[in-house]
Amino acid sequence: MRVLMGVLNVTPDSFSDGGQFLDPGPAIEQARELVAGGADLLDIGGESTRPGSEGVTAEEELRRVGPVLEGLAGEDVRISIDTSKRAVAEVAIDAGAEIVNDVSALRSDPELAALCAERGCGVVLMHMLGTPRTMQERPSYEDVVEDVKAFLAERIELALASGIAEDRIWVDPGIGFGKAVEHNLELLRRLGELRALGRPICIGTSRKSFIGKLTGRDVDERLGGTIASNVLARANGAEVFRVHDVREVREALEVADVILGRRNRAQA
Ligand code: HH2
Repeated sequence: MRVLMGVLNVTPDSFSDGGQFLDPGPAIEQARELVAGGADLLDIGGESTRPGSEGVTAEEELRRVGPVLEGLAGEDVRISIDTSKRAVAEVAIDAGAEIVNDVSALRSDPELAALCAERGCGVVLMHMLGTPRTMQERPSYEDVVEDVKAFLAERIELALASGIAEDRIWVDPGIGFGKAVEHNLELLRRLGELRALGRPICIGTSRKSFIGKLTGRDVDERLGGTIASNVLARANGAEVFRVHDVREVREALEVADVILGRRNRAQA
């Protein structure tokens, strides 16, 4: 499986595309662009989780994403909703979203797991140490890969116990969420170890700050690092790629998959 998840942040303050798609018109246009670039799924979010961010109310999140979800209702595109709140997820599912991408891995809102189970939607369970406001204050681990793996195993159990079907669960190590540069690199290097969890691995490196720290590049100049990290994540077993630059990353993965022997040229 290879799924390209195009990022669409309907926020004033996301670290990369903040403020660009706050109005429904430009947001819907961007959604169409991501689909034209080969996105299999659009990940729509109304709350920034960048380091230091405070969070917004469900009402505010809905005010942002509601019109975009409505605007995309008639379009042939699969949608995941990037939220930790039941109230937001419910409206998104009613509007056709199939997946809830929860950076808190069902920890923030005790009612979200039951909603996902009832409505039969997929979930992305992501690892985060701390909260967005505090997560980059000296993150520390015994062994980052083992710690993330144990956390994700525990969250899979919780999801299953809540009635979410196993084949609807994806896991994500949460690159940049309570991790120093070396933690992110270690997770990418040893990503294959998360395959033991038995669920598809989703990875989100797109334009993130560890790339900036390695290359000295600003957020809108991190495509090279984004491609390198996604290609290596692919080689190490990732199946879902959450990216802003869908066309470029998709093409890189197509070439990588042929080289890795996972596809032949005709399939690519
Ligand atoms: N990263 C971000 C947000 N949601 N979801 C998953 N599953 N994995 C990720 O790595 C991930 C995520 C942060 O990136 P972005 O949405 O671009 O920025 P912001 O949080 O500032 O809106």
